[in-house]
Amino acid sequence: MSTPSNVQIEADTLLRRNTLAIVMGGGAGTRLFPLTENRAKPAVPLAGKYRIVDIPISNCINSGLRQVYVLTQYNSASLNRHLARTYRFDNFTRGFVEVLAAQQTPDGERWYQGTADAVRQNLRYFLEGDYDYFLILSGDQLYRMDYRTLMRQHVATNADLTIATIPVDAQAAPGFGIMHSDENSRIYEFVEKPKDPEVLDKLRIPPSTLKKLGLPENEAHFQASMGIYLFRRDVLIECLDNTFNDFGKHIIPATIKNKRVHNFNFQGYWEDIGTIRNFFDANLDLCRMVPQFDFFESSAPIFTHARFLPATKINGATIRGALIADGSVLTDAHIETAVIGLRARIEPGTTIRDCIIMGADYYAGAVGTDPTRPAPGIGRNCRIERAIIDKNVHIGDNVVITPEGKPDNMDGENFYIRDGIICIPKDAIIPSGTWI
Ligand code: ADQ
Ligand code: ADP
Repeated sequence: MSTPSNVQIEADTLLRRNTLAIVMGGGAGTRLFPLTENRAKPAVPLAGKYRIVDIPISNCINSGLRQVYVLTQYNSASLNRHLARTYRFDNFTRGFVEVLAAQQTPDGERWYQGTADAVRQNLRYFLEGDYDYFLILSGDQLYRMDYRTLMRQHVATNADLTIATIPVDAQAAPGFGIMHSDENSRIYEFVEKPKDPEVLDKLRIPPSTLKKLGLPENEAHFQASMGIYLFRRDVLIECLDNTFNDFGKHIIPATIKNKRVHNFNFQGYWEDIGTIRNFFDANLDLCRMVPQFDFFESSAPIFTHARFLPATKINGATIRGALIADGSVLTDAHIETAVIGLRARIEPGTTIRDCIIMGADYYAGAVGTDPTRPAPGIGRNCRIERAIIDKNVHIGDNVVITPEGKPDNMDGENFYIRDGIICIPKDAIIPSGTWI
């Protein structure tokens, strides 16, 4: 085993003691609507038993970083409850995980105008601590990163700001901040979401670098920002001393001109799960034989609220490719590629295909007999396909839910379709015999 170098030890200590993590919990955007209709984006349930915010916070904890603020537009009860129940550190460490919601700032009841504005509005709280570094993280990404590696490079290159990057293809590139950097990883060009094909073409990673990254030299690849920024304290203060609202659009392009801004090349699975389509695909990917994200990796676990729920009970079922969270009861159901959340109830004869079923926050007791007000869970002989069923939804018997034959985006009485995926909002009641 190699012994850690001085830079390594210094960087790890800086991250543990002198760094504050700031998780960007979502703007006014509605990309995950209707999942965010009644809750803040970080509280959206993920992979059956987690919430989206567990990903960046677990990455922090696994990297030794235990001082975390989560910035959201509004305070949702489920987010506060989840964080308070999950992330409790002992009295002998300085660890905390706290929410800062937009309307709580004394400067006025103003929503954050963008990522930089959100950080600026809370800067006074961040500067109260004697932090030397600020690690700004996106709140809606599925990946596992040891931020110590990022800090080590930041210290070794003596950078003012380090941006984590990942190679993307030509189709994905217009959705990201794309950059060029030199052989010392210093960024000298940055274009936020380049739409113009000519501009984009000039930003291709040169073949020699592609070779180093192990990518085919004749293909177009681009170095994309992951929206993960490690700032030195004084540099963050200086960068926010203006009225720019956004890191990607304004701050980064301006900062590369007069500061040492480096890129940190991340290698591994990384997915933006901030849209219904990406969120859906990333969840269903977990049902594959070998998923791209590994929740079973015990050396860097993903933490969540530890609940005391009984093991799931399966009274007969055919199941192919599914995650089934604790406390569920499945009776003679047919399930193909589905993420089934906590306390789900699925009755006989029901088929679920390509779905996220988020489960329930509570048990309803005995199954009711009123067909207009079914109990929480999914009744008998239903067919549900390509759908996200949010928490505490009551679905009766003989209900069909499928996007087949419908437009890719529409709003219905009790449902929404986004990117061809049907979403049934939290607490909805779908009476027996309904066809959606
Ligand atoms: P986008 O993802 O489009 O691009 P943005 O909308 O700024 O950028 O969101 C970044 C993160 O901040 C997301 O997690 C979002 O939920 C959150 N967020 C946005 N506005 C917020 C606000 N007002 N308050 C709190 N949180 C907010 C960015 C960069 C690109 C980069 C991609 C990578 O601008 O350069 O390529 O991230 O995904
Ligand atoms: P989880 O992390 O398990 O998803 P939540 O924070 O969303 O938990 O809330 C779960 C808890 O909320 C339950 O244990 C229950 O006590 C309570 N709860 C939420 N909604 C209801 C409800 N409609 N009826 C009864 N209890 C509820």
